[in-house]
Amino acid sequence: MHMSRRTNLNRRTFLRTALSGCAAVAAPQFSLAKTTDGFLELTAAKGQVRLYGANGGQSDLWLYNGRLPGPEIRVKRGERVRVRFKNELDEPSSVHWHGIRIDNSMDGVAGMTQPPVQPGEVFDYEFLTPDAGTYWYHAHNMSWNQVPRGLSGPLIIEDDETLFSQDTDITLVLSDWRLDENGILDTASFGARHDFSHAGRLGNWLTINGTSLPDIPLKKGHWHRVRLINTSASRILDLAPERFGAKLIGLDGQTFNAPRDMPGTVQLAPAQRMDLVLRPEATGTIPFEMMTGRPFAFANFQVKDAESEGPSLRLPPVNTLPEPDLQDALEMPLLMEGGAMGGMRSLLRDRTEDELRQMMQDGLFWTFNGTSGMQDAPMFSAKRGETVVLESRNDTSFAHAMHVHGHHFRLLERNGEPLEHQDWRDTFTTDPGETVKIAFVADNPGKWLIHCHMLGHAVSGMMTWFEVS
Ligand SMILES: [Cu+2]
Repeated sequence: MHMSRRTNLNRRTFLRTALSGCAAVAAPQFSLAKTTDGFLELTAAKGQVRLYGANGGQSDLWLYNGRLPGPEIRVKRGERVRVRFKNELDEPSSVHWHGIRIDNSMDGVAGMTQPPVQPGEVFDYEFLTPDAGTYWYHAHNMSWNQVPRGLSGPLIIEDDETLFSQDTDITLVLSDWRLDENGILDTASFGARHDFSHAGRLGNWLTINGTSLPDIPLKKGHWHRVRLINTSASRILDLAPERFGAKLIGLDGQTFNAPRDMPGTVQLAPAQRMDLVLRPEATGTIPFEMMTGRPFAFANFQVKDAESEGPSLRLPPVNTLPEPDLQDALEMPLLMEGGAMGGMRSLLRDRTEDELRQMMQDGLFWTFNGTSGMQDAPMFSAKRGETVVLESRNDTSFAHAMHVHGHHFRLLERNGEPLEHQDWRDTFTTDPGETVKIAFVADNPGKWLIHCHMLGHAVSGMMTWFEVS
């Protein structure tokens, strides 16, 4: 367990959370204004939010449409998403639609799939959504700076049939913040090298849908679908769904054939999503806890009486994704090295001490397969339709959350052991010393990133790309 290294939220912090809480959760379901030509308007601009409850100071954030989190964008599967993004920030930005098997030109990676959207400029995103499920969108230019200032929001792709009503389909955006002693966002420490070379920027405060310790209303005897999205820059949240009677029905947007009991803790790493179902049998308060060795409530489900029994549970149909052909695959290693706590030493195998010093001066602390940061050549090229098997090995002292753009992959093995559930994911975690094997069909043409979603790690070396032609 690497709990202590990545968890500096302490009991006192949470007690303070508990004292300041009790606000009802605001679902991020605001309607977005539409342009006359049918685009949803999404504007990034500076704004202020009281992260530390009603008595805290105003934090200077960067927000979509003035909201924290950004407004929930909700469309039916197969529908065309049309978003007119306007940048009213002082620096370039772009929007990435995380987990969508999207047309490459709409992937939102500034400097690779599109030019950065300059201050005052507009960019039209228009794409189809092949898979139903829980996704999110976030800034993808200097993400380490823009995302933990507030630039993210939920993207929900609805099933063809509506299986849950509006009040039993609940989106919860979980975000970790670093607040200073006045309870406002610590902006001075953005870009701190110590964070980049260690576990990434970790906070000391959690919000759900922008509120600390909110109440989440549930209806007794009704099935609820709860969609969790971790938008944190670096924090892995250890959750225990079984403690509040929930079963797992999907990960990273891809739902299962059957609900799954999840004894113990389940990791929700940065960028990952988790879909749960639960039916409370009695009225009252059910704490929603994070496990940090011991449980800490960071929200409370408030179960109210309902006039009638709810309908029986019906699960959404699973998405159809191309099945990897492991017999005929392009096999790629992905060796992760570098970082503090002893990890830099291995980098001296391929470089001199002077070269290593230069690398660190350039703010690069991590490597993939010996190289640090974006290279001119892709890490690999795949022919369209070819299966790629990626075997990653974490030779660093920190956990990482690896995201593959444009594709979902099957999580095959951990430390050489085939997994019981080889789930479809778009982001996988790997602990120090672990090897993790994934496979996907490279069926989406274009240039795609593979990077750590601990955003400080990504900018300090843990970012590469591959090409599908
Ligand atoms: Cu990382």
